Amino acid sequence: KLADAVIDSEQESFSLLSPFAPDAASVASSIKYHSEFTPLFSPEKFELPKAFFATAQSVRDALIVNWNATYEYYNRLNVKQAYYLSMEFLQGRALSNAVGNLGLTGTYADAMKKLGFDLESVASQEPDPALGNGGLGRLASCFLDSMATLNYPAWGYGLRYKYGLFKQRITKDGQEEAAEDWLELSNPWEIVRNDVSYPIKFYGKVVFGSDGKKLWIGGEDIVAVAYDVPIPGYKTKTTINLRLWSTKAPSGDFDLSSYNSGKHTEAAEALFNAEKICYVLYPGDESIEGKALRLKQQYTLCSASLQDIVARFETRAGGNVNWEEFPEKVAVQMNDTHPTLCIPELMRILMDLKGLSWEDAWKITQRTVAYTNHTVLPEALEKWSLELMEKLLPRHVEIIEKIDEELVRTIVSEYGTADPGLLEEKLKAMRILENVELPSAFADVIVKPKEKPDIAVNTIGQFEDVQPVVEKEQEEEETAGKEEEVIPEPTVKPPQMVRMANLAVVGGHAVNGVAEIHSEIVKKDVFNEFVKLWPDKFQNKTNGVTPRRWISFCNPYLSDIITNWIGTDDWVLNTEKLAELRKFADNEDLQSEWRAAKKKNKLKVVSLIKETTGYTVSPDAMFDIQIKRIHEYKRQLLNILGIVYRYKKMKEMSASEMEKAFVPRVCIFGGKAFATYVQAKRIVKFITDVASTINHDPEIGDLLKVIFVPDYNVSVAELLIPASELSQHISTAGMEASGTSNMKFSMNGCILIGTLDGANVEIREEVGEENFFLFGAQAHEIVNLRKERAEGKFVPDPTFEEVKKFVRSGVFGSNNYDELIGSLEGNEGFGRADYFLVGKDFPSYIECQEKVDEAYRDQKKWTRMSILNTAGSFKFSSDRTIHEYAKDIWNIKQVKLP
Ligand code: NBG
Repeated sequence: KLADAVIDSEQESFSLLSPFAPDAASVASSIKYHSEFTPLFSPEKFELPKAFFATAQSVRDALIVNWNATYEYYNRLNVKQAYYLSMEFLQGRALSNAVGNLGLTGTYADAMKKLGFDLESVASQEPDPALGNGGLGRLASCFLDSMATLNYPAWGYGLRYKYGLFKQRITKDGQEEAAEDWLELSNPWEIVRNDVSYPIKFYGKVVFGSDGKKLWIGGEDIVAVAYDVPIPGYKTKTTINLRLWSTKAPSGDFDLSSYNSGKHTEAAEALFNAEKICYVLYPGDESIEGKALRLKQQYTLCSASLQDIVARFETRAGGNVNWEEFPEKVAVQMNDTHPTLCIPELMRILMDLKGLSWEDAWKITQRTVAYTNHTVLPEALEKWSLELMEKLLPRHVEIIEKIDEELVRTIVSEYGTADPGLLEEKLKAMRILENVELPSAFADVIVKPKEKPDIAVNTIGQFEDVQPVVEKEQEEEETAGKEEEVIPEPTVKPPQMVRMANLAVVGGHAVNGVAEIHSEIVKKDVFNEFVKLWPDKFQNKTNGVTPRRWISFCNPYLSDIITNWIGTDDWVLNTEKLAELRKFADNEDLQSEWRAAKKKNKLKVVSLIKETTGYTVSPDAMFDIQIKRIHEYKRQLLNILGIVYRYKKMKEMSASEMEKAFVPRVCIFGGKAFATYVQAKRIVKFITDVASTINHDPEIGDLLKVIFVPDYNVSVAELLIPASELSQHISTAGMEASGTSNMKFSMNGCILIGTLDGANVEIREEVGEENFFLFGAQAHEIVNLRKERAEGKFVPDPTFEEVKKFVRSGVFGSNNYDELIGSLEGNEGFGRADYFLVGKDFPSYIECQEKVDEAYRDQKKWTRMSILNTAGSFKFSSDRTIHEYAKDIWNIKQVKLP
């Protein structure tokens, strides 16, 4: 019954369960204690890195008490718990966040002073763990913060990658990648649970056991070990868990006799094979080995997490296990398709290990699992080769085949066999298995596998078919000197694939998109046929971001102002209160404080830019920022071509004309290109080339600077976002599922320029049309525009022609950017004929940028727009999003520790 009691967090007074009294002197002595007795460095010196680790260890002490108490309480009440499974968690640094959530920032700052340091420098020693790519991983981390803050019984499950997303270096050749060894000096936050480990199997075969049940035997065995990371809530004792799995070989797999006979590498082969699974996030998957490794990663996450969840369910049930109650105690959320193997894995556990029937296992699985879709790009909807999966996970393929067969049965009974064409169409859209004969029971109801394969794609955050030039060169090499040979026509057999998104939709009880427009596209396009079958499954859950990390902690200047004007700091928990700022939007005192805070944040970025790029920029210029993964659909190319256009116009003017015509700007880019995504890397190179020409042009001076901040990550975002005045969210409409940095920018009083895409649509609604710079084609127009483009009916705007010509003239170096500019024209061999409609949107973008300049000239008006952005951004707190998931999908209740 206690589990049902929702305790209002506001009514509870906050008291920290902590092994030490939280005053500066005891904090300082705790830090000293750790530097001596849990040492990671030699005793003589007490320098910054050592100070960081000792400080983190002292914070961890406080967290451990709350963390254990939370776990114990949930156990005792046997509450329903949600589990968020994600291949990515982009946590960012933990120290400032943890002391902030504990309400101890001031205390820790004083303690640091006593020890001769300042908290900010100590905190900046922490490596930024990048166990994620971008928005999807950062969203998972924001969600954890909200779950803990709102006292929801929920955990995260992920993988403990030894190397995070690569370190990016910018050289004269563009982006270079280096391994990101974030664990080099150890991770002070994690605790290895040596008693929590599970066997994971790959390969082998399926046999019938003596009891007539299916048994998966043989193959390769490894072990997944739990590493736990505490996730403290804000102003609450609730501290939830992020459990990350690391892989190792079963003990005894080190071959001592081989080692002693000198075969050192062979002796350790099994160890390496097991450990390499968790080496890197998104290992390159061009090779078959790379593909197998990724599939192993996904299966490890699903299998270890589900074994753990099932074991916890059994323990909590005492001797009294009733499997039907499983979905009343467990909700599993699959963050995108990467954890879809949860479905067959839970089926396998329930049937093969717990003895349930197919029907019972299926009901339980469906009621437990739900799926969030994060992209509509067909290239990124995962498919796995059936052949590979059959080898690696033979039992799971049997289960998937049966799920597919049941689905075929449903489709046939829904649409009948009278119209074979219609039925074929439905089966093609919905089946989980692609290019696979119908199950024998349906052999005579038509349909042959289709003859032509789709583009073989199976990647995250990149297109595999975007490397036309490289492919062309390779082809040329391969065919060189072979002109005489007669090469027989290959018989193309369409590849048999497992469509993970379809499996996720069929196996889950809820499917959601991440912004209103995206959820509509999911329903109308991506999963339209499924919507007709099961309309109630489909939902929207507009993303959100945590206001703790993304305003309160990263922007203390602005936070203090907000608190003073609203009269309380409650807005950090109840962001609706931000709306109260609206009534002061024209107040001159607030406006001048507001501008002063922005200026202080800009000054920090001036130093960051100097340090990382060597360029000096003026803090009085407008800071115009685009930070996100480099991707053609996000259209960094549109931004940089807009800058090129501006530069060209400046070059045609006298100094005084220029100053009159343009507002001084610092245009800042940041973001990583996937290592094998050639076109994205060309974009990085082009931006840095343009930067080096413009930044060294003495005629331009402070009127225009272009900066590419290297190695963009969460910590860099925490500096840039508070300093931003304009930010760019300019994807081709319909392609960005949501975007989440748009929310962070708006909260920090930045004005957005953007298309009607993803969460931009809702942000604009909330902050008001007049406080958002809108341009470009709309989502519903895109299909036709592309068609027109392909038919050669598109007449490019003269400004666009002008800017391309300018680039080709060599102003930015001898490289004339054939591949890049060619891709905007659809020249043979250069890609997809401006698939992202840069040329189409260019004139309206330029026009909109002129309006931006005009608005910025009137600083009162601009500041008002800025205040109204912060005031109108309250909907985009991840607290709101998590309440919605809890209520509409997970059916879990808030449980506050007594
Ligand atoms: C990304 C989308 C973003 C969205 C985040 C979080 C993937 C596959 N998708 O638009 O591109 O904000 O997910 O939902 O990373």
